[in-house]
Amino acid sequence: MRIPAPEHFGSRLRSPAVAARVGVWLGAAFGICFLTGLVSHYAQLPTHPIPFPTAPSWGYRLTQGLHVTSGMAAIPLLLVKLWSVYPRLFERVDLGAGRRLLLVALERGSIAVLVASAIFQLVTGLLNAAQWYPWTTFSFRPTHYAIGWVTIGALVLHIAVKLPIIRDVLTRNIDATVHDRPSAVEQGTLSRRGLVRTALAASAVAVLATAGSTVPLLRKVSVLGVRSGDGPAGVPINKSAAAAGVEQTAIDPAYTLRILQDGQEVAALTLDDLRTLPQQTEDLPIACVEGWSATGTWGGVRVKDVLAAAGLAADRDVAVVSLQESGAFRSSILPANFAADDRTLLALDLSGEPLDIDHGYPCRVIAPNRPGVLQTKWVASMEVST
Ligand SMILES: Nc1nc2c(c(=O)[nH]1)N[C@H]1C(S)=C(S)[C@@H](COP(=O)(O)O)O[C@H]1N2
Ligand SMILES: [Mo]
Repeated sequence: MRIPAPEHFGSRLRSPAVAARVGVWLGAAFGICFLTGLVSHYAQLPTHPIPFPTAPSWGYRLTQGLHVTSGMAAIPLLLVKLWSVYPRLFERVDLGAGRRLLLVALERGSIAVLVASAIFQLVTGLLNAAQWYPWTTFSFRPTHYAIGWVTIGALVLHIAVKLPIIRDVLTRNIDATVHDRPSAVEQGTLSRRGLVRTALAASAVAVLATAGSTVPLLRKVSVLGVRSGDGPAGVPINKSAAAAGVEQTAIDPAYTLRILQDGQEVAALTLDDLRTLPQQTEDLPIACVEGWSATGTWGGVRVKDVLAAAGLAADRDVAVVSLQESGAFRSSILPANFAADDRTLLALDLSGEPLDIDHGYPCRVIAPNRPGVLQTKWVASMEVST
C-alpha cells in the first residue's frame, strides 16, 4: 500500500478558504462550550471560594442548554473542517536544520493534541447527553473538565499559529487560489460557498435536534431531545425510584426526615410535620447537566423553615443525603447562600399533587439556579456542620 501525498487529493473544496470559514463558527461553538462548561463545573464543586449565585433561577438552565447545544453544533463543523484539511496530514516536510524540525514538531504536535482532545470532548459529551455511560475506568466530569482545558489551550495556540493565513483567506474571495495546493482542481458541482453553507446547515440541524430538550417550542422537531415533556406532571424522570432502589423506603409510613447537627440528630420530622410548616410554591426548572430542562411548579417548605423547625439557622452549607443507598448522585451539598434563599424548597408537591415517587417522594430539594444533578430526590437527612 502506498501512503498518499497531498497532491493525490484533487478537490478544490479542501482549502484553507473553507477551513477558515468553517473554523470561525467552530471556534465560536468551542468558546461558548468552554465558558459554559466552566460555569457547570464550578456550580458542581462541593465548596465555592466565591459563592455561586442563586439568581437568576434559570441561569444554569441557559448555560447548560448552551453548553450541550454548542457541543452538538460543533460536531458537523468539526467533521467538515477535518475533511477540508485532511490532505495536509500526508505532507512531507523538508526538515532541514534543527530549528525548523522543532517548529514543525510543535505545530504538528499541537494539532494532534487539538484534534484528539476535541474529538474526545465531543464524543464523551454526546454520549453523556445520550445517557450512555460506557466508561467505567474514569469519571466523566473531572475528565471532561480537564480535557476541556487541553482543548481550549491547543485551540488558542492553533489560532495564533494560523492567524496570518486565516486573516489572508478571510479577507479574500472564497474562490481565490492563494494557499491552495497546486493539485487542487474544480471537481463536481458543489462550490466552496456551498460546502460552507452545507456545514452550517448541518450544524443548525444538530442544534434543532437538541434544543427542544430545553426549549418547549422546539420539542416536536427535536428528535434527539426525547426527554422534555415526558414524565409525570410534564417533568422528565432522570432516575426512577426502582433504579435508585428506594421503592420500599420512600413509601414507608414510618418515614421521617432526619435533621442533624455535627452528626447528632436534632429533629426527626414526619411528612405530617412537614405539611404543617408554612407551605410555599415556586416555579423552578430542573436543568440536567445532560442538557434537558423543564420548569415545574413546586410546592413544599422552604429549606430555611425546615432548619428553623429544628432550631437551626440557615447560615451554613447543608449536606443533603438521599434514601438511595448507593450511586454518585445520592447526596449533595446545598451551599449556605442556597439554603438561605427564599425560593429553595424541600418540595413535597409538583403541579399541586404530591410528588410522584420517581420525582422524589416523599420530598426532594429544589433550588434556583442549581444543576439538576444536585436537586437530590428522596431526601433522608439534612445535616449542618458548625
Ligand atoms: N437521590 C437522587 N437524586 C437525584 C438523582 C439521583 O440519581 N439520585 N438524579 C439527579 C439528576 S442528574 C437530575 S437531572 C434530577 C432529575 O430530577 P427528576 O428525575 O425529578 O426530573 O434529579 C437529581 N436528583
Ligand atoms: Mo441530571
